[in-house]
Amino acid sequence: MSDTLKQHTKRDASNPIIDLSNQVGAEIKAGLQKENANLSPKFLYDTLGSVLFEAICELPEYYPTRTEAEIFLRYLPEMARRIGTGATLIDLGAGNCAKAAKLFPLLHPEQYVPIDISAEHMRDYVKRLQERFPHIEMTPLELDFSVQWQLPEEVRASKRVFFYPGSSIGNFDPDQALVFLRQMRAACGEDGGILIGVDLIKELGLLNAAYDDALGVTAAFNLNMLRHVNRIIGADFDVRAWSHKAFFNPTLSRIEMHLEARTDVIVRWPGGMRHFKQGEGIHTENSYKYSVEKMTQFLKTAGFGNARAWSDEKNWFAVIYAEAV
Ligand code: AVI
Repeated sequence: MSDTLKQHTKRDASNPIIDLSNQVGAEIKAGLQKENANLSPKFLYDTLGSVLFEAICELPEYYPTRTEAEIFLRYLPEMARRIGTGATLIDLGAGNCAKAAKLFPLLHPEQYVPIDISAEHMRDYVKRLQERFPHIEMTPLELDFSVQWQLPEEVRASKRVFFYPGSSIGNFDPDQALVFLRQMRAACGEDGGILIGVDLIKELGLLNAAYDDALGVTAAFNLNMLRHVNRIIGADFDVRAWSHKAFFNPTLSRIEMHLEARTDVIVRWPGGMRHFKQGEGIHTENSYKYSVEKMTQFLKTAGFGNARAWSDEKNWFAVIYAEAV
């Protein structure tokens, strides 16, 4: 079984094997058959895709990662005063846990709960982190939080603070983002909160360059999705027949990523096929950009208030802490 399929095959006590791979395959095929074909951005992240995303974060054009890091570096003492010590810090999409680890020396959480869809690598990082911070209880969880989720009992109920950096909230459509924020609000009790990174609306040239870099790393990241999809459904996408397109859509305040057929292309998979005309596209990702006011309003609608935002000097990115109200 491929790594991809393994990731989507989960066991639980009541239902010995839930083979999610069929569901995932059906979702991909349905997306490819739509008149305006689309694929979920979650398929960007196979092993190579995750490495490419890490490379994107190092690119000069991709300002969000380093700008957010600057904000944390500068304002962490103030954030820690606002949040208070002894939290149950729940890190959504923790990956290598590096961003959260930088908070520990000032935030002093009681418990750290890193969550990722694939906990295999994360567990190694947590092991090393536990050696550096032996007094923090660490509870890694494997969970797909893009669907309905619930926290298990091992997660302390007191002062749950959700940590959601990187502007990953931007990869949800606004109505899905609201559902997700409401889920966090429901899970964080009355004394919790959310510490969230948000990419802000800015000059068009900067936005477009961040998603279409000179080295072509983002192009490779986008195109690699086709290889991933080939492995999942047994399709025969030829990456060379497609090109990466990314642009800011000001009406919807989002970067859109598409894959565009360079020539007429026929893609086949067991039981199906699709003809793409030259120039026809597959929509692969949206990355919504917000204003601080809009995100604060959003958080309020989801049940988080008393928001405090920290931003960089150019106002490119913001980190917001809001309390459960
Ligand atoms: C993970 N996420 C916040 C990134 C973004 O900026 O929307 C994914 C990404 N897509 C292309 N470059 C980076």
